[in-house]
Amino acid sequence: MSGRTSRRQPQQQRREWEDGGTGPCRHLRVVLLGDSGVGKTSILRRFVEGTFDDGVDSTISIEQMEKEVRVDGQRYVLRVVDTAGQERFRSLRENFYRGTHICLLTFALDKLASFCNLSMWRQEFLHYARVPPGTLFPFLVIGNKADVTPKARAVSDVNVQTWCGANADVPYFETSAKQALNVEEVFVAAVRHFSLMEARNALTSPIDRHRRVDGEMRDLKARGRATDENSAGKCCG
Ligand SMILES: Nc1nc2c(ncn2[C@@H]2O[C@H](COP(=O)(O)OP(=O)(O)OP(=O)(O)O)[C@@H](O)[C@H]2O)c(=O)[nH]1
Ligand SMILES: [Mg+2]
Repeated sequence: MSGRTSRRQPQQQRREWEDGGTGPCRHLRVVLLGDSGVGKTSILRRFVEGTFDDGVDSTISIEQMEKEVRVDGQRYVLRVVDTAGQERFRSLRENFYRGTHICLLTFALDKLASFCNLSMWRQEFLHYARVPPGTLFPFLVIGNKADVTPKARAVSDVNVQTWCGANADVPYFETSAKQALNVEEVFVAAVRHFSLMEARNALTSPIDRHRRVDGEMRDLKARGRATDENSAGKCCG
């Protein structure tokens, strides 16, 4: 596995698949969203660099890091976009949503308000990423700071399960960037969830529907011709 950092502009696109001689590798863009202070930067740094810093600065722009992972025998390079949770950076964030494959909605287990804002983050993402209505988009929910004491926990399991159930059964993970708990696992699960959604969308995509309708129309016409010919035969016979 390898990690690297950059501040690439959102307009610069790269090929989604590449083969550097070691087999096909897929590039996926992952966005971390959530209130300021929930631990997005800490999760990213734990995932890519394996480090944790108690005094990490609040993000004031966009940071992107890459890491290669292997999931179910397939190579992926995840470009993870770490956004600034503060409201004043909203317009900056929005430019980075398009072209995203996976969105990680993050809250802190010791801050109820950050959980209550998940719907807002989800809506903001769906709008600015221009996800077509009816498309299944791979969201995952992360409850970070799982290391806090039970007394400090402000969000109950029931609350989270209810929210996830009401939002197309979004997968949920509790993490601790501080204690390196479940961080790698979230990204692996995210890739799997993406693959599943992609397969489901392919079955119901507008192009596919069009093809199916086209095929059914051809079948119907062919059957219609056969019936006409049969009936013509009967009439004339
Ligand atoms: N106890 C605990 N503290 C954490 C954890 N993850 C992050 N923190 C702390 O929470 C604070 C905020 O973390 P950040 O990673 O900067 O949060 P952020 O979501 O990136 O915040 P913005 O950049 O402002 O959007 C820092 O003091 C971190 O050290 C964790 O898993 N457990
Ligand atoms: Mg940050």
